[in-house]
Parts: sequence; structure tokens; C-alpha cells
Amino acid sequence: PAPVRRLDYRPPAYLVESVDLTFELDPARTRVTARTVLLPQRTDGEAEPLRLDGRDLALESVRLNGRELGPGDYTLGADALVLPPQAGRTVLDVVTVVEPKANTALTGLYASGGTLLTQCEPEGFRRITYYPDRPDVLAVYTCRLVADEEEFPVLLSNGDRRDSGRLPDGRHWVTWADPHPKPSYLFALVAGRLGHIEDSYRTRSGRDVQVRVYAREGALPRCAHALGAAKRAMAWDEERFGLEYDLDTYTLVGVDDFNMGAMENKGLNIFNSLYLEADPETATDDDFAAVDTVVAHEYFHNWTGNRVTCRDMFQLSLKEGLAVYRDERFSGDLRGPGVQRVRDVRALRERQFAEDAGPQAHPVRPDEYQEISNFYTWTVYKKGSEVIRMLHTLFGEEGFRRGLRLYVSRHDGQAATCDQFVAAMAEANGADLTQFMRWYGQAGTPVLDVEPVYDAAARTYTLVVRQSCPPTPKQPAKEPLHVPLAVALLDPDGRRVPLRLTHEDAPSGTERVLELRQPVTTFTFADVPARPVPSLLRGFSAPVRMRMPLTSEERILLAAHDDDPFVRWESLHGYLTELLLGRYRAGDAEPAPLPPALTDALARLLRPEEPEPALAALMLELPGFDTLFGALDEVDPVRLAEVLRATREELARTLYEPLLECHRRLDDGRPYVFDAERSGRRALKNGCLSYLAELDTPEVAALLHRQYERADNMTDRLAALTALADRGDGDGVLEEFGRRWREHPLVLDKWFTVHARSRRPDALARVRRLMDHPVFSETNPNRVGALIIAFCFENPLRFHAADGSGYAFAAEQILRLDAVNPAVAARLAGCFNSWPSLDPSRRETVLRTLQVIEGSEGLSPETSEIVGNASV
Ligand code: DPP
Ligand code: ZN
Repeated sequence: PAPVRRLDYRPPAYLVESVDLTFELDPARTRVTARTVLLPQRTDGEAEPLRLDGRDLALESVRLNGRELGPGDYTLGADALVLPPQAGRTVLDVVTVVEPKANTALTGLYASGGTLLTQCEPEGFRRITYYPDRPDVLAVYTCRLVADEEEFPVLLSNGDRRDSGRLPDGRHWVTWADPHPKPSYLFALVAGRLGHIEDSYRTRSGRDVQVRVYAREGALPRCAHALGAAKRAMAWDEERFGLEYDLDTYTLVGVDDFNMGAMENKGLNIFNSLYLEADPETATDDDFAAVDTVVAHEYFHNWTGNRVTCRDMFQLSLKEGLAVYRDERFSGDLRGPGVQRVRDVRALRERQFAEDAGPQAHPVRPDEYQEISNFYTWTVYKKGSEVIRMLHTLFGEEGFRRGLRLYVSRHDGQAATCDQFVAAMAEANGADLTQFMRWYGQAGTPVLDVEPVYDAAARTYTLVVRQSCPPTPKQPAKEPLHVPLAVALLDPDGRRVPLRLTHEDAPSGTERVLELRQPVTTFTFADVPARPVPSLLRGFSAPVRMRMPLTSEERILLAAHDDDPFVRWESLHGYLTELLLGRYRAGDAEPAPLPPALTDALARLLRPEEPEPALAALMLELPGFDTLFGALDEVDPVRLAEVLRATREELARTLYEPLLECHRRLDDGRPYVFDAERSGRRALKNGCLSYLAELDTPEVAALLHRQYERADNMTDRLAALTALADRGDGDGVLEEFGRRWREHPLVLDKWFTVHARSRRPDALARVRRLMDHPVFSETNPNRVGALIIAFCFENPLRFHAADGSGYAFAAEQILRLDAVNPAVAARLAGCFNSWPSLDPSRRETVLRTLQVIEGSEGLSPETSEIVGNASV
């Protein structure tokens, strides 16, 4: 199929004034009556045909301005209903029938257990009724839901509840009205037997908002954290940006079957239950934190996404990059900005950098797509957030706030573009961001090569910074970018020195944001009495790869003394990365022993004096497989995984006593509370446990089993389970866990993932066996994610097995799932994206596998696009 191109954008030929929907809900056959009032837009010459998007709909009737149409009056295609050009205000009544229960793609109207619900972003509304299903058509909606009262006592839609009543046949009905014009992708309904918890929130201007969380009755006790998170997010957005909620009720709903993490439908946010439910027994610290982040993310969309929406789907990052930036800041305020930053950077570099280096590389604002649902990517979300963050770095908190306020007030009620966002930022700060816009258009991870020169005689320190960006699909050559580079210089004791560039009269501050615009930029600092240690890219001020010659001593100094958490982490991380890559490249040669300076630095992290255990836990971790993989060519992934394992074991042996001691100290028996301080201590404690599990001493075995048995919370229990899973003495515990939680799918997902990631040689066989587990279901994206996707993405040792069994398994599952849920199959198909960096023999196997998938009949457009891009 021909791709959709950004530059082909044309304004809509018809706008919609209002939509009145009636759903006669029935899991097998739901009838949808839509009255749409349309207004033609083109005044230049001929009016255009009235084209309404629609997919997989049974059309029952069409009335145009009250007159029933026959098949001769319109054209009905596979993806549209086309009527002749209309000259004036047009009232269209369309009746369609859909089958929610048969809808396993989970887009449009579908069933999750006994609940009926919709997912319309990006193009689900066209699976409900015929409509101009594009984000620049904004309309006011009312929605009347009619359903059996026993089966569907709760009936929810966008906006505020208006009216309700009973019908003589035992059905009841509720009408909802949303006063805010919105695009169709923000429409939603939920109908089911659900309970709720609630609280109220008083906005800054004194309005009371009812905040409700709906879920299955049994899940309600686990929803209190999400309710609190919603209120925290509401307060945060008022404090930071002066943005208040704008309806009388704010409703959150959790459901078990959901393709994404959550969805920001106006006034009715729907969540994958994974991101709504959390209690100490069943959820880990990371799960609690994820609930905070995702709830805040969806809430923040109310202004950046809903009140101001996107002109077209190419502008997706306009709302997603911005919502991620806002949720990252929110989470940073909750758990410490430094720790949050390191975690976000780590995720970006592991996932987005890989995406940017592979066959699916695309700009933050893509230029074309075949299936927009494939573009909810790390690049659009996470790199998009980094681009926004750079604006904050350039303009500071006040300037950024001014820009955001201007953007929101100028475009409230409109469908905007990334250019308009950047224009508001530029205008509010009197800046020229023309060059900065290239961040939206150029794919690939830019590289900064930094060459430092110290001139002792002149007492100057010069940084020569070269920027470049590797070619990516369809973008062979790149223009230089506008890059903020945050720097400080440390003296030998680790203190920041005052900074004065040679052309300046006096020093100002000890930290600077240097701006790069040219391919090569030179900065010379004056009055530098001794060779300093450069602390560069502080806070990870730009999403780039930086290469700079640093000695081991300099790295250790930065890791110990820098006051920037990112640089501290990065210094050790860079050191460890080089060590591991060196060991991999050395092949079978006996590895050189670990440098004592390095093991001492790691040991220091374990001491009670270390101020931030959460950061220490992050610094203690070895670089992930994907980071190492991304730095190599012609990789034998099995050998790389083995280098990682062997090094972990060696570190555990070298640091045995300090690890045990640190674990003992932090295992303080205090009851579980989820907060920044205690989850940080648990992270460090369990980091120690994970290293120790590499060793086979009786002491370690006892420790692991004791922690598993005595844990009063899922964080500690799962840490012990994970550590035990690769060991010979872990089977009993694995079985116990599976039995204990057999009624709780979200917890069993953790158990599935432990199996899927296991280094054991029979990991794949066990994954296959677990696909027959009563709780596993190929129609549930969480189950598939926890077992199949986890195996293919997070078990490099077994996925890349030399006999090709892992690849064959992936291919088989992609094809099977494609018939069930194309979005999930397409996600899984991404597991082959790394093939260009594999060794020749694996490369050949993957290419053959891709060809088989590509050649299969009836492959969905979603999966075709991913596989097609990968195999060129
Ligand atoms: N559900 C997705 C998100 O909130 C798409 N909008 O990011
Ligand atoms: Zn979002």
C-alpha cells in the first residue's frame, strides 16, 4: 500500500459541528446510531465528495438531511463511505452494527471480560461508525448508552453525566455530554459491572472535582494508589504550569485487555490494569512508580493533547513527547530528580538509541507511515521528550513555563503542529529556533566527539566539539543540529571551578550550557590553574552519544565526586562498558583481572556513607546487553551474554563481603512503605542480592530462600525469585510462587517473565509449556508481553540460540498473533530489528525468517510494515 505522507496534508473538506451517538450495547451485536452535523469548508469552486472513514462495519442505514439513502446514492468501499458533494449544513444519520466480542484486535469497540469498552486512538473510531476520523476535525459529542442493567450497571462516556432512565424491557440508559470539542480519537465509552472508589479534589480556583477510579470489584482495594496519583498530578500541573482540570468529574477506569499502557480520552482515562493497580503484596516498587507516571501522563494530556490536540498524526510527538516530558518531571519531583533522570536516560539509551540505529529509524516527527499504530515508538515518546527537555535547558524553568503557557493559550481548542509549539517557545523567549526544528526532522542519534586540550603555560582549557549524525533509512546526509551542552570543570579534589570563556571579562558560575550549532565548535576557558576533569553533558543535556577520552582515574573521580547524578552514573557506566566490550573483543583469552580502582569504586557505593542508595543501586548495575550490543558489529550474542554473566560472577566474588554486609544492613525488617527513601534502600539491597545469587555458597542460598519466605512485599519477594530462577535450587520456589498467585494474572505475568528471561538452557521449552497455562491467553497483550515478547526481547542468550530455535519460535508466534491482534504481532516483530549487527550466520537465518513472514498470506498491514522495513 502507498504510504501516507506528512507533506500531503490538506485541511478537512468538511468540519463537524456535533455528533450524537446512541449505543445499543450487546457483546455480540452492538447497534450504533450516529447523527453527525457537517459543514463543508471549501469555498474555492466545487465542493468535494463527502468521504467518511469506516472499517469492518456492517452498514444498516444512511439518512441524509432526513432522507433515507439507497445503495445507488453512495459508494461503499473497504475503508470509506463516500457521498456526493454537499453544499451546506448537512445532517447525516448513520446506523452501523459492530461485534465487540469477536474483536480481538482491541481497537474500536471490544470486550474485556464482561466489560465493553472502546479504544479509538489512533484510528479506532472508524471501526464504530462512518466518520471523518482525523484529529483536525473537532466536534462536541453527546453519547447515549443503552444496555442490560444487570450485565452493565455502569455506563460511562466522556464529559459529564447528564441524564439516565430505564426502559420497559429491563435495559437502562445514561446520557453523557462533553462540552469540549474533541477529535474522534478521544471518544470513549465503558460499560460493565464495575465498582469504584472516589475522592474529591478542589482546584486552585475553588472548583470541586469528583475523582473516581473504576475497576472490577476485586481490584478496588488495589486502586487507592492510583486515586492518590491522580490528585497529585492535578495539584502538580496547577503548581508548575497553572493548568487546572476543566470538568466536574475525572474518571479513571482499569481494564485487563488493553493494547497500550493507557489512554487519555477526555474526562475518561482508560488504563491497562497493570498501570492502575498496586498494593504492597502484589506490586513492586517499580510498579507503584509506574502507576504514578502513567496516571500523571494521561492526566497531563488533558491540556497537552486534548485541549490542544494534534493537526495530524505526524504531529504525535507534539502531545506524546510533551506528556512524557511532563510525567518525567512529575516523577522526578516524587522520587528525586537525579535518580529519575538516570532511569529515564538509561531507558532512552537502551531502547531509543537501538531504534534510531536500526531499520525502523524515523524522526521525532515522521515523514511517512503505512500504519500509524506502528509509530507509538521510543523515538516519538522518549526522544520527543528529550527534545522538549532541551528547550527547558536552553530557556530555564521560567522561560519554559512562559513558552508552554503561550502555546496552551494560543492554541486552546485547536489542532496544532510541532512547528507551532516551537514557535510559541521561541516567541516567549525571543529566540530563533529555526535550526532547533531539525531535531524534529532528522532521525539517528547524533554523535559528539570532544577533544580536550589543556595549555599549562596559557592556563587555558579548550574543548573542541565535533558533531555528526549517522545516515538512517531515507536520510543519507544530516545537517548540524542546535545542541545544548551542559558543562562544568572539576579540580583534582572534585570541586567545580569558576568558568570564564576567553572572550568574557569575568567568570560567571561554575556550570554552563554551551550551545553547538556548527559541525565543529571550539570553547576555550581561561584562568584554569591545573588540568581539570571535564564534567560534560551534565544531566544528559542532549540525546546524543558523546565520545571523549577520559582516563580511568578521571572516571573514578567523577563517579565519586561529581554533584551531577547523571555524570556520576555515566562515568562508572562508561568505564564498565569499555571493560565489558574489551573482554568480549578479547575472545577466548583469559580476561585481565578487574582493576582494583574500579572494584573499590563499586565497593564505596555499598557503604553506609553513600548518600543516595537509589542512585548507588543504579551505579552498581552492569550496562545492559542492548547497550553493549549497540556498540559492536558482527556480534555473537550468546558470547556477549556470557561475558556479562561471567563478569557479574567475578564482581560478586570480589565484593562478596561488602555485598553481604550492605544487604544485611538494608534488610532492616521495617514494614513496607512505598516512598522514595525506602524504595531506594530496597533497590540497593536487591541489587546486592542479585549479584550474590551468582555464587553458590551456602550462605547465599540461605539468604535467598530466607528473603523469599519472609518478604512482606512483592518487591523483595520477586527480587529473591528472580535471583533464584537461574539457579539449581530455585525450582521449588518457582513452583510455590506459581501456586500462590494462580488467581492473580498480573502477578503471574511477573512469574511468566522470570521464566522467559531465565538463562537456563530449557528456557524456550518452559516458555512453550507455559503457553498452555490456564491463565495464559493469546488475546491478552499483557500475557503475551510477559511471556513471548519478554523471551524474544529480554533473553538474548536463548533467543539467539545458535540452532535458530529462538528465531523460529518468534516467527511462528508473529504469524499466529497477527491473526489475533496485529498491534501485538507488530510489536513482537520488532525483535528482528537488530539483525544488521549480528554475526553473518545469524544474519542469514534472520533474513530467511523475515522472508518467510513477509511471504505469508493475509499478513496485517501493521506487521507487514515492520517486517518490510526490517528486511530491506
Ligand atoms: N495511550 C497512549 C498514551 O497515552 C496514546 N495516547 O501515550
Ligand atoms: Zn500519551
